[in-house]
Amino acid sequence: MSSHGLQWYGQFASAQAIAATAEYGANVFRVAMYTGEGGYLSQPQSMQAQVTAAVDAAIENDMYVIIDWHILSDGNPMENVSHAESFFSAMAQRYQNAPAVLYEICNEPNGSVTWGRDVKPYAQRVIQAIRAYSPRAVILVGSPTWSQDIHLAAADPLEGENLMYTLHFYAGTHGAQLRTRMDAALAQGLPLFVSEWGTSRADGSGGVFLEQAETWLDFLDQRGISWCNWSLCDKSETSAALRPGAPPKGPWSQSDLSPSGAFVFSRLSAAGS
Ligand code: IDC
Repeated sequence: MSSHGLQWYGQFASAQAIAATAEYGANVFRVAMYTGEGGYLSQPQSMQAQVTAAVDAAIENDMYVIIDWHILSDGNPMENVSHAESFFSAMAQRYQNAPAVLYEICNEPNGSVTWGRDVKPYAQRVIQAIRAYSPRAVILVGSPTWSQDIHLAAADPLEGENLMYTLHFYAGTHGAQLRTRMDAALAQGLPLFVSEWGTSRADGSGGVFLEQAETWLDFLDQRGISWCNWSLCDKSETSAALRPGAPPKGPWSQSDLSPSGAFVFSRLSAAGS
């Protein structure tokens, strides 16, 4: 499961909320720390404290946990590369002995950004910062067009071990074409991780597109590809797993779950049993 933006819905990334998510069968929690939109770049200390609290809670619950540098309105990761280096360096130092921690270094590059000029050199710098403390941790790398251009990464991959590439999809917007692209990248040997997907359209609303979501999850299961669903919060939008007013700490009853949450949590329970 993925959190929503910690600066807005941090109450749904508390130790209790994470434990409740684990109870539903989730074995990975993604901590989405926006950089812009009032996130880390405006309040680095409090955001970092929220991140480490959530990471510690996920580890406590025997989950994997993804530390997500959630670029979005700031579409070119190079814009804030030095902030990313110091943030990830601190995280890798703190979690150097914690194999459960994965580092997602750029949520969704977008706008006039290229793989070769922007994302790849950014990744090289941030990977180096992480590797200084954590030589083997799994690092997840995004790609242009909101982490859909994995073909560009497949054609010109990074050097190094334990690197994976993220692919993001929204069931109401993306379908067979993107799955074909995934199969092509897998055939080229590119390791993939779906660190964010939603049952909605790409704007977070519309639908809910559960049939399309089922096709997607079956496709991922057949290929052994991990995923995190966007998002654990009670915002009034299709992609939110909880209905408005659901208790932030859980546990959640069936009536607290949105149609999206009911679908996603039933898939988690099925996978965990
Ligand atoms: C959306 C949230 C929405 C918020 C918006 C802007 O669901 O509440 O107002 O961001 O911050 C992504 C992004 C993710 C988006 C999501 C849905 O990673 O931050 O969340 N989405 O639009 N990529 C594709 C879709």
